[in-house]
Amino acid sequence: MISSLPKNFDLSKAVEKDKQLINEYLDKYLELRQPRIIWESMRYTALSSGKRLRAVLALESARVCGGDIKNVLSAACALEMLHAQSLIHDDLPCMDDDDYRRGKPSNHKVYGEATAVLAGDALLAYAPQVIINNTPDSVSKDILFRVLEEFLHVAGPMGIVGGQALDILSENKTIIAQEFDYIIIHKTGKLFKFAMRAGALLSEAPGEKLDVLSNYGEKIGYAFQIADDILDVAGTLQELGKTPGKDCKSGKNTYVSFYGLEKSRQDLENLAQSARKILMDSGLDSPLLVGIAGYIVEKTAK
Ligand code: GRG
Repeated sequence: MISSLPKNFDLSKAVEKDKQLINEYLDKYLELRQPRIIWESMRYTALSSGKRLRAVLALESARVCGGDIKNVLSAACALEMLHAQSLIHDDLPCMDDDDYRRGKPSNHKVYGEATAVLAGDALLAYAPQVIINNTPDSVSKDILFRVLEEFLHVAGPMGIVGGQALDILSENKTIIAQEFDYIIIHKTGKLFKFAMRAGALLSEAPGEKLDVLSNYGEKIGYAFQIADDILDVAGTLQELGKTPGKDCKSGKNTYVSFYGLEKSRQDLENLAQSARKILMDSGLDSPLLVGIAGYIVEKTAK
């Protein structure tokens, strides 16, 4: 037994509280402006019913570092904007071509492809502006600069773009384990790692704590993609909010197609265990972080 949750801890209640706060700030940052259609399209995906997991992780990372979550809210929302952008572009016919996202028609199905591309571009360019213009002045410019640099790294060719590019190029091809690892780490893992790092950096956490939280973020980010791949074969449209079985059909390399369902479930469990162990070994007490590691495994249980 690695680490367990306190008896009276309610994970969904704790997450829901943070999620409401994030939604309130996303709504504020994305207030309707001109050209109205672009802002409507940005809002359509960024404010639709996602879990806001990456943003919640950023807030909790700040809390465990003794920081003020006010310092992290703009970076947490910017991360959700980046995530929303990646979902809009991922659903386009030239990428994963999915008609559904978050239980609703995909962005391009409602606004058309041109507006969906532009709304994604707009979210991507606007997100760092949100960090620059809304992070409190009490945060030093050095830290702000570092957070921005890391955000742009995660959003660019050394991050999610690189992962997605290799993912698409390797459709219907045999790739080696290192290439497959690269895809998972870059297209999914780095956003989770950044969430943890942003919370810690904006709370002026010492290097040791930053490393521990980065490490936790890496593990659960990787685990999250395994869980997503398991759900692609085991979930329904209602559960997933998007079309199930698509990745398999389109010849994508998924954890399940690469390693099989049994090993996928085992590796997922092992990663969640090691994420919890990282927290316990370093004495970081966060029922929410322990709970999220467990939640990622449980959501695939049937
Ligand atoms: C960032 C410039 C730039 C381009 C994006 C399209 C693309 C390049 C990347 C796609 C990356 C992608 C969609 C990875 C899958 C990650 C994943 C498992 C998403 C689902 O996340 P959840 O379950 O979704 O947290 P919700 O809806 O809850 O937010």
